[in-house]
Formats: sequence, structure tokens, C-alpha cells
Amino acid sequence: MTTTLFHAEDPELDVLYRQLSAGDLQPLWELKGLLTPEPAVRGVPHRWSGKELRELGTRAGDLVPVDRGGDRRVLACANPGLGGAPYAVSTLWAAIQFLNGREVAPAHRHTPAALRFVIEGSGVFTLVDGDPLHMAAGDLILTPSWTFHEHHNPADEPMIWMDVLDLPVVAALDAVFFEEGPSEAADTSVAARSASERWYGAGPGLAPVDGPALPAHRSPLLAYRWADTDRALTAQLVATGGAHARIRYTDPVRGGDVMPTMRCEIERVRAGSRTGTARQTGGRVATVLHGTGRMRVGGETYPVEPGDILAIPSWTPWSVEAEQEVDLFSTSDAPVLEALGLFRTSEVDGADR
Ligand code: 1HN
Repeated sequence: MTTTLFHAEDPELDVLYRQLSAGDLQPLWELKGLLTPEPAVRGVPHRWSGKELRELGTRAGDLVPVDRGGDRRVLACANPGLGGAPYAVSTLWAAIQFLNGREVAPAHRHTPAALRFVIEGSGVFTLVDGDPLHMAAGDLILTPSWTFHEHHNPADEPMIWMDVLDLPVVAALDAVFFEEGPSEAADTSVAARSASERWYGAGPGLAPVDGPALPAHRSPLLAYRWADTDRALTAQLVATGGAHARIRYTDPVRGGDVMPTMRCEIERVRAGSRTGTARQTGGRVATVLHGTGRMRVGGETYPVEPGDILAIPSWTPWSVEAEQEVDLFSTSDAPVLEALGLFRTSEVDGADR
């Protein structure tokens, strides 16, 4: 591929432009749109219907063996603004994964980090570096960068969940590595509770003195259980007497985000009320765990119900309006922007109503 050839009326300048192109050089004064007053965001607001994701995932479960295509039966949300890239927003992968009863998605590891959020069902467990994490509705499960992970469904029923990965960021940094896991069958005599939870999931403010060494770049706790999340949301609404609670999932020992590239949050909006409208730099994907209502994202208004996945591109104002009480989980790349000094937020309409 050759470098863009610019043209000029002035014959001497035209010659220079040909020489620049031949030398793989570009004149800045001819380049448009490099610096914009506000982010020139390519991703657009979008909603993938939970009902449709479930139906098409189930169909893929009938037609596609799990060992095809990277050993995962995954439908990636492809933002219509991103020219066919399989990314929900420019910096986040979001998808649903479908695992039939008695299936195993074999072990592998990669530098992009992943998280799973479960909307419905239970039965599957994920082994993260050999530690068994059971998955059930409302749970957040982490598979941090470069940890081996494999999914087992010992039940007869299929299970579906949402995956979010930082793959676009890691790919943009040319830092993707991937490796297959050991091929021998994993030990399927599985403990009821992960070692990660036994050490670090005891309760608020309770950290082991002689626990395993803390991992450098992520939470030592790999599963955040719905019962705990639900209790925290309920307690916050009681504490404020308000109609909107927001919780951030954090490293239980050091207090930061659960992983260096992805922030995880959940909010509850009481029936009949609506959140303020705000925007942030960085992309976000959200999914509805419970409830129904409407979400406004930029100029779009979407009716929402459980299982829907929403793309909230960078710097796009958004808000939630609940008909029945809504619990909304979301992941953003805010830790990346914060680390680089690029995180901005602005309230468009601050008031919860
Ligand atoms: C992956 O490893 C999983 O392990 C899911 O469940 C989705 C999307 C892109 C690249 C790797 C998984 C993925 C993925």
C-alpha cells in the first residue's frame, strides 16, 4: 500500500507531494480531522435485544459444535458504526456465550482480560487457573489477563451469559498473546466455593493476614456474588432514601477497580424514577439484569428488558428510566482513561427523578 498522494496546483508543490508519498511521508497541513474539539466517536448508540440474543444463541447451540472457532460458542455484538469490527464500542468486546448441557469449552489463556456477567440460569463453572468459580444469575466472574480459563456445564440444561473483554484496547496496543491450555481433561470433582472467595470473599473489611500473595494488577477476588451485590444496593437505597443506587465492584483489599482495563458497576433504579443524564470519556457496555423501562443513549431511546445489551459510546449522554425496578450492570474502560489522565465526565442533567 502506498501513502496517500496529495495534489497541488503549484507544480513545484505537486512534485513535493509526489516525493512525500514516495517517501512514506504525509504533510500535516493537508490532513483533516486529526484534532477535533470533542471526541470524534465512531461507535453509535445501539441495543441488542436479550430475546434475540437468547434465540440466536440457542440456534447456534443446535448448529455449531463448541470446538469450532476458538473453542467458544460466542455471538459478538458488532456496533453498526464500527465498519464490521466485532466490537460493541471501539474499546470493548461484548458478546453472549452459549454452552449446552454436558459441554466443555477447553482451557486457554490470552492477554485480553475477560469478565462474565450472568443474566439467568446456573450450573456452569469456570476454572480460572484451576480455581472453580460457579456461575449463577447476577454473579460477576473475572478471568483476568493471562489466566487459564475453561467453562464446564455438568448440567443437562444449556446456559448463556455475557462476556466483556478489553480485546480492542489490547489489540490496539499490539499486545495480544494467546495460548491453548493443557489438553488433558480437567479434574471435575469441583469444590463448592473457589479458593479466591474463601480467602478474599469473607466480607467487608476482612482481609487475611497470611493469605496468598496479592496479584499485581487485579483483584484477588474472582467472583462477586449476587446476594452480596443485592444487599449492597438495598443498603445504599436505605442509606440515601433515594431512588438510585450505584455500586462499583472493587479489589476487596486494595480498593481499586477489579482489573486494570475494565471498571464494573451496577445500578438500581426504583420503579417510576429516572437517573440524571451524564457522559464520560471511554466506552461502556451495559446489560439489564432485572426490570423494564427505557434507556436514553445519545439521541436514541430504547425500551429495555432483562438480557438486553447496550452500547454507550464515549462522550455520549445516557440515562435510565425504570418502569419496574431496574438493575443495570455495566463495564467501562474508565481505568485506562484515568491511568492516562484522559478521563472526563460531565453532567448533562444531574438530577435523579
Ligand atoms: C474468550 O476466550 C472467551 O474464554 C469468550 O469464554 C469470548 C472473545 C474473544 C476472544 C476470546 C472465553 C472471547 C474470548
